[in-house]
Formats: sequence, structure tokens, C-alpha cells
Amino acid sequence: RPSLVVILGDQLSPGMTSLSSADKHRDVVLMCEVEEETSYVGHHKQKIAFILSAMRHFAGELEEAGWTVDYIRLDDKANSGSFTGEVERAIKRHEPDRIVITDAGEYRVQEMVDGWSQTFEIDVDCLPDKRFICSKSEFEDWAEGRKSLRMEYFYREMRKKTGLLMTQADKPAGGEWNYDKENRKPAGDDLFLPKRQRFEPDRITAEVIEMVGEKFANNFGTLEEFGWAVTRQDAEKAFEHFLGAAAGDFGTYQDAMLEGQPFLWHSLISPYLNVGLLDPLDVCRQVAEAYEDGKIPLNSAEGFIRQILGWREYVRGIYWREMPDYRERNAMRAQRDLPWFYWSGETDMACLKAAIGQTRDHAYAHHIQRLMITGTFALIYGVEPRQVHEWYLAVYIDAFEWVELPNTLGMSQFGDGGILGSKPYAASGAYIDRMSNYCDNCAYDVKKRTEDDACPFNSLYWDFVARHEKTLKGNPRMGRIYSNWERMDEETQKALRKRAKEVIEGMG
Ligand code: FAD
Ligand code: DLZ
Ligand code: SF4
Repeated sequence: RPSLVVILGDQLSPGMTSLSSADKHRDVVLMCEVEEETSYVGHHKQKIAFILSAMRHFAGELEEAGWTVDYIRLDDKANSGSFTGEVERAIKRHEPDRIVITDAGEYRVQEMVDGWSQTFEIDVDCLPDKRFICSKSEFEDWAEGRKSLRMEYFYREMRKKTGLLMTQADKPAGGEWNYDKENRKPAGDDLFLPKRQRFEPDRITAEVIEMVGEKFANNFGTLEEFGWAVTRQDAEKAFEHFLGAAAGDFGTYQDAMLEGQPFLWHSLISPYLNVGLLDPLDVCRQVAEAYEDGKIPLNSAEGFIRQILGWREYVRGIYWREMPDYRERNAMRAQRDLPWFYWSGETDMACLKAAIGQTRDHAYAHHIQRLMITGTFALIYGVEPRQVHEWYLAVYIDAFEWVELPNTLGMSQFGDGGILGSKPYAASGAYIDRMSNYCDNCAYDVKKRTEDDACPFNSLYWDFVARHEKTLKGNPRMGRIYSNWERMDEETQKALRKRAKEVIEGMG
């Protein structure tokens, strides 16, 4: 009897442990498009189209390689709408002697998989996901007994483990572990900005786009600009394009933001890494090689590798360590509703309009936009972290809970009280003014704090500082901010809080 090899929508790699432990001449691969997954949040239309098209292409790739693939489409009449329902139907069809699957990326799905053995009275071999550089147990070992789980120390371990950007004497290349201080330049808008590589939708993608446009017409986002790769081959091309055209300046301008320039020097590879079209260790190796060949500078190579070898692996470790209650945390006790303009894009704050507008058009915003614009605003406004989490999980093409939740609830909203970051990413408009040109064309004045046309970030920032005095004043990294607050005269403090109240009421 065959084994039933279940491949989930973010497991589109030929080297999956589930596939390696199966026999293509005997076993059956099950892939299914199911309503439960397409609607557990109101995903951006491009995200659904990307995943379903990449799944259909991967099924084709497996068939070409000689596998038998049982592929269930979203509009198949008998589709039960859930992974569990589809596994049940597939068991009836194929009468397998066991189910083989690689660990699910998300807790929610892993819980379903864990129930199958009992529900269906069948052996379920659930294998580790070897695409990650750090296994769950290795992360646990690293975290055990530590007072604080700072990414930087984890990252150094990963550098040593992989030998990436290490000298033969086991020292970091260039003598430093981290070159972030060189990576904070604002950018000028010029002709030499790299161009995004777009991939024209093929027949399969066009069909999926049409279906998504009809079936998910009311979901957030547009489909017109869809230009994502949906195959391994094209994802590799996109990465090569990044290496040649943008990687050299990636580090220097990593935190920069520019009106009308959604992509800058970023790689746009997160969706490919997250569904398995690109391999994280492989892309890090290619970047290290480009540095060693003198093609890109060290600050860019290190900055890029840190995001993947450091942050990406680290947030996954935190996710599995802190779930399931991580999702419910709200250390700052923030209770406000997410302002409606996060969905409509209708705001006269130029920075938020730009970040949300490009999110609607491309299902993409880069890290600093996510952290310091939409993230910081939600934080200082006081939005309930669960609502912020659901927004990020829905609107970005690369959003899977294991990576999105620690970034949103932990890093950006300080909802975990400081596991990920040592202080909240609260900031006034001055940060955005320094790192972007958004303020040049904004209805508000970034230099003003309390007037009717004052930048809302400014009063909300001080209001945040004041309302969290009890929790944050003792934080050594907040000391200077609280002395600045205390040095202000009472009248200014009152005026700032009054303006913040008006801003909040105006957006409520
Ligand atoms: P680049 O800037 O080119 O970086 C290269 C790669 O590094 C990325 O492709 C990504 O794989 C990795 N990376 C960079 N920063 C992080 C990070 N903080 N955590 C994990 N990996 C990182 N990333 C996701 O993949 N999915 C998400 O759902 C997601 N949600 C986020 C939510 C918030 C509030 C914040 C602040 C960040 C989030 N990130 C998420 C991290 C980061 O913003 C994206 O990975 C990045 O913007 C993707 O664009 P890029 O491929 O052009 O990245
Ligand atoms: C995100 C997503 C969507 C929108 N649709 C599907 C789907 O129809 N079938 C599928 O297998 N996977 C889908 N995914 C990705 C899954 O949600 C993802 O594999 C799990 O979240 C991993 O735990
Ligand atoms: Fe954003 Fe304030 Fe600058 Fe306007 S003035 S773009 S609201 S930071």
C-alpha cells in the first residue's frame, strides 16, 4: 500500500523531508487548495494568487519528476474545504498505510496534523523541516537558562555554525559581527535605483488570478501589479537580479524610504523563502561568495545574511518556544481598534498613505516601513496587538504566522513585554523625516507638536511615553526619553496630551 505524502502550501521544495522519505514509484502526494487556508484571515488577493499558482506549478514539477500527485483545486466540487477533510477523502481514495508530512510552519496547522493519527487511526510520520538552519531543539538548547534572548548572540552562534562570513581563525570577517552602524543612510531619488524584476503571469497564473479576482473580490489589495515569480526557476532569477543590481547597496540604504519607490535595494525574496522556492542557506552562501569575490561590500553582505541567518531563524525559534499563548499577549494593554485607514489607505499622513498604498498594490512593504511607519503608528496610537497581528498576517505576500507574529506582536508592538526587543519601537515624526522624504509632501508639519497641523506621530509619541510611565520608566534604554519628558514644562506636556487625544478621537 502507498504512503500518502501531504505537501502544504508553504512546502514547495523538492528536498522536503516528507518527499525524501517516500518512494515516487509507490506513494501518492496530496496537495490541496482549501477554503480554511484561503480564509483564516482576509489575505491580500496577491498572496492567495501567489500561493495557489506556486502550488500548481510545484505539483507540475513533481509530476515531471515522476511523482503521482493528487491535486485538489479550490473549485473542485467535492472539496471539503479543510486539510483534515481532504486527508480523510484521500485516505478513502488511496487506502494508504501511513501519512507522511513535514512539520507545519504554523501552530494552528500543526495542531490539525497532530490530530490525524487518532482521527483516522493511521500512522502519521511527521518529520522535521530541514530547510531551517536552526532546528527547534537547537534553538531550545540555545535559549535554555538565558536571562535574555537577544538575537545578536543567537546570530553569532549561527555564523559560527555555518562558517558564513567567518575567517579561518573562526573570527568574523572584517573583525566585527555586525555592521549596522554603516547601514542607516537615507537615500536620494535618482536614476540609478535598481528596477524590480517582474514576471509576466503565465497561463496557470493568469487562470488563478482570474479565479481569485472573482472569488475574493472583497479581499484587501489589487491584482493588477502581480509580477511575482511562482516557480523555483524564476525565483532564482529574481535572486540573481538582486545580487547583480541591488545587493551592493542593500546595507547602506537598508533603512531608507522614498516616496514612489516601494522596493529600493531590497531583495523581495521573502515570499520565495517562505514557501520554499528558494533555500535560505543557499542564498546566504551566494551572498557571502559575492562578498568574497569582491562584488559586494561587507556591510551589505553581513546586513543581508543577518536578516536571514539571524532574524528569520530567531523569530521562528521564538514562535515555537512561546506559542500557543504568544498570540494573546498584550503587555502594553493596548485596546484601541485598528484605524480604518489601514484598510482603505485613506489618510492625509503621507508616510502611512505611501506604506499602505504600496501594500495594497504590491502586497509588499519593506522592513522599516512595516516597523517604523505602520508598526510605530499602531504602537503609539495604542492598537490592540491582536488586531495589528491580523492586519500584517493578511496584507503581506510573505505573511505566515511563524514569522509575522514575533515581528508584529513582539518586535513592533512590544506586546511580549520585551522578549524580542529591549525597548518599544516608539518614535516621533523626526525619525521618519530623517529616513525618508515623505514629510516633504504631507498635510502635516513634522516640526510641529501641538498645533492642528502638527504631525500626529509627535503628540502620540509623547502620549505613549506618558501613559506607559509605570511600565517603561525603569527600562534603562528609556531613561533619556523620560528625563526629556520630565524636563518639559507642565503646559507643554498638557498640550501634547490634548493634541494626542484629538488625533485619537479624530481617527476613532
Ligand atoms: P530584505 O530586506 O531584502 O531582507 C532579506 C530577507 O531577510 C527577507 O527576504 C527575509 O526573509 C529576511 N528578513 C528580513 N528581516 C526579517 C525579520 N525581521 N524577520 C524575519 N526575516 C527577516 N517577514 C516575513 O517574511 N513575513 C512576514 O509576515 C513578516 N512580517 C513582518 C511584520 C512586521 C511588523 C515587521 C516589522 C517585519 C515583518 N517581516 C516579515 C520581516 C521583514 O519586514 C520582511 O521579511 C521583509 O520586509 C521582506 O522583504 P524583502 O524580501 O525585500 O527583505
Ligand atoms: C496561505 C495559504 C493559502 C492562502 N492557501 C493555501 C491552500 O489552499 N492550501 C495549502 O496547502 N496552503 C495554503 N496556504 C498556506 C498554508 O496556510 C500554510 O501551508 C500553512 O500555514 C503552514 O502551516
Ligand atoms: Fe508622516 Fe508626520 Fe512626516 Fe506626515 S509629517 S509624513 S505624518 S512623519
